[in-house]
Amino acid sequence: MAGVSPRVSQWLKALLSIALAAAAVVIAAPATAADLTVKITDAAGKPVHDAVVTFAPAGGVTMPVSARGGPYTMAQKDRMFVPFVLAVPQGATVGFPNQDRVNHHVYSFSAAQPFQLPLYGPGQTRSVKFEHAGTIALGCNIHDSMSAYIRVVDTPWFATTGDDGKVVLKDVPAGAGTLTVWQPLMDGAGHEISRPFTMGASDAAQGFDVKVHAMAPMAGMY
Ligand SMILES: [Cu+2]
Repeated sequence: MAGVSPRVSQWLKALLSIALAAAAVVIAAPATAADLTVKITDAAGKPVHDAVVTFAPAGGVTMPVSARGGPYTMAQKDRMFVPFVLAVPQGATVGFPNQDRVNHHVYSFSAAQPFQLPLYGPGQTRSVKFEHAGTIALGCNIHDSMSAYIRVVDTPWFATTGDDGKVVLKDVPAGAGTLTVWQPLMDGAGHEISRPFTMGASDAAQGFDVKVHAMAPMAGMY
């Protein structure tokens, strides 16, 4: 599980330090929910991909079944996991199709939910239901360089940044809550940061910029 793709390591600099800067929140006509736009950038101002952003209302939330939609897939292709980071709601089932010409043995030792998918071949698939929120670091017993993460979240409001470093969380309820950003190679406890955030009663999308300096990956992060 030692591998980190060059694409990921490009923007990874030395150390820590995380700063948040809240954008202006515009209060307009009352509404119960609005879209929340979040952009993740690193120290150099470059977009950070593979960051999972969640919003959790202070009052808690019962996960709507609809939020478990999916399907959620962590494929094995060209001896890599695809995608590198997959966010799923608690209770979701993730498929692990082998789209390669070789066998894979997928496993995780992560405390949230250790599991094994013993050797299976091209064209075959396995699935795992993730019952507990947390981070699942994946590996393959056959190919040490294969590495990926599944982030199991306990809120329906979540998304993963792409190359532009942005997500839009849809229909976030107005009111107090917590915004959390997790990225597997981010420095900090649990590789995540959380800040209180109050969603304004506005139809306007709201922004929240997060600056992230990530550390170089180390063995045994999970
Ligand atoms: Cu493999």
